[in-house]
Amino acid sequence: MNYLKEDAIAALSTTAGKSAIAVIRLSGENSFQIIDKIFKTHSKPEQQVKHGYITDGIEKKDEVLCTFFKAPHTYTGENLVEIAAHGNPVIINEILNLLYKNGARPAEPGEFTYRAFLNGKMDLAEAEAVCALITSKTEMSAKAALNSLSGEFSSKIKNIRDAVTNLIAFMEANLDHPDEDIMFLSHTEKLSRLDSCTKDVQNLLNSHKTGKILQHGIKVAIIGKPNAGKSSLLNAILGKNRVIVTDIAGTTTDTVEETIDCCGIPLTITDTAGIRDHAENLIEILGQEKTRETVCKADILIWVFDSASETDCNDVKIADFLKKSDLNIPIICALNKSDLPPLLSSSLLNRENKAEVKISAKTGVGIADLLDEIIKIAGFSESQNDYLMINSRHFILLQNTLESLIRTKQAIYAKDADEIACFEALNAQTALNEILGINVKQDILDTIFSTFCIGK
Ligand SMILES: Nc1nc2c(ncn2[C@@H]2O[C@H](COP(=O)(O)OP(=O)(O)O)[C@@H](O)[C@H]2O)c(=O)[nH]1
Ligand SMILES: [Mg+2]
Repeated sequence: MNYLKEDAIAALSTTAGKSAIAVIRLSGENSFQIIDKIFKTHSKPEQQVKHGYITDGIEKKDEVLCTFFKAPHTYTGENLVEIAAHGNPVIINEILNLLYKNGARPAEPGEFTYRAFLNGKMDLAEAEAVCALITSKTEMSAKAALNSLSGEFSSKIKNIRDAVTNLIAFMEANLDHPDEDIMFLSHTEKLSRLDSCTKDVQNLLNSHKTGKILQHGIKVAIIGKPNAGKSSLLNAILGKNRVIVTDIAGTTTDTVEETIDCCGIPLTITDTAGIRDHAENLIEILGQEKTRETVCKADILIWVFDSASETDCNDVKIADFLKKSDLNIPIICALNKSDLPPLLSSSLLNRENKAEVKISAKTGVGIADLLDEIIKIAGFSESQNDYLMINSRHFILLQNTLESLIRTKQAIYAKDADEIACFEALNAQTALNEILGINVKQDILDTIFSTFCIGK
């Protein structure tokens, strides 16, 4: 990626399309000189927000408000201008082209945040939280991202890193001056400090699952034979008639996906075409193929049974399909139509890794229990008050840290292994620093920032 720090960069920072206001950001040492060439204003020079017109020197292009942020107290750490223009794509293009003609260049994806990172305005974990915050799907996931953005996660990492660094200092002093006991730290003290660091790292690793669920949500696929009530269940969960429901088998031929906010967790639920022994036409065959694809991508399956009828060959077919696919996905058996007299024999249900909930998609009974079961099975921990966005990169580095800390401890126990202990503690320190973006390889930075949108 071509991140040249010297250039002024410009991009639309709000969503493209028609809107009342759109904000264009311009950042770089010479951004005030560039805006000066195309912005005419009568506002007082000392005003931070100035009213005026964008012009190409011949004609006015738009009436705008420009906010001037002087380095270093800006988002990027550089001189920054935010142009609040009218949100019309034609106008936005004209303004951007004028900026490009007058010395700015188009910003690369995530380049504003990348500059903020380079200029020490935020560390890498905080920069990653910007992306997580913007893409958050629920209030709770936004809160978790904001916690990370405001440095809560980073400060936990820094505390562990500082404790490890301190320990390394003692260990190195011991190695360099084995006979002096001024810097001496007893084995017990070293081990107790290591234990405390290990515990902190373990706690962060434990919050990864919760953070992942908050950010990416839980994918749930509803499967079952035709007429079990799958589409009725989706409608009942959504609280609206999203999918057509009839008593004609094979009504749902395609997958239907909807996302809901379930107690703060984004839940993506997919209704599928029923699986049965003899599909009636090509549409149904293709629909069943799509059902199989959806099942493979799901985190949890809801297998809907018609509890008012006996299990039949179609239920057996699904059981076989699940067995053959060898999917390691938790299954919740939803025994639907609980408002009718029960007839279902439960022979098919007696398997491990399955929960059972009685529901009625018609009356709504048991739907809340079903949602609770989904959240429980997904491993979401409500006991954590301070949710944090711990992404896979952080998770791997935290795991490396944990392993290095365990090896440090083993080396401290072993005789004459002080150098190994020191080496392992240094590895832990390196991994923790990498989370914060210290000494991270350029290609890793490129990968992280390239996932950002332009204008971020
Ligand atoms: N009595 C009763 N009927 C239901 C219930 N859920 C679905 N049905 C009926 O069962 C039939 C098939 O429902 P549908 O949702 O289309 O099943 P799908 O083929 O699995 O998607 C329809 O006539 C629904 O009204 C329920 O909980 N109780
Ligand atoms: Mg259906």
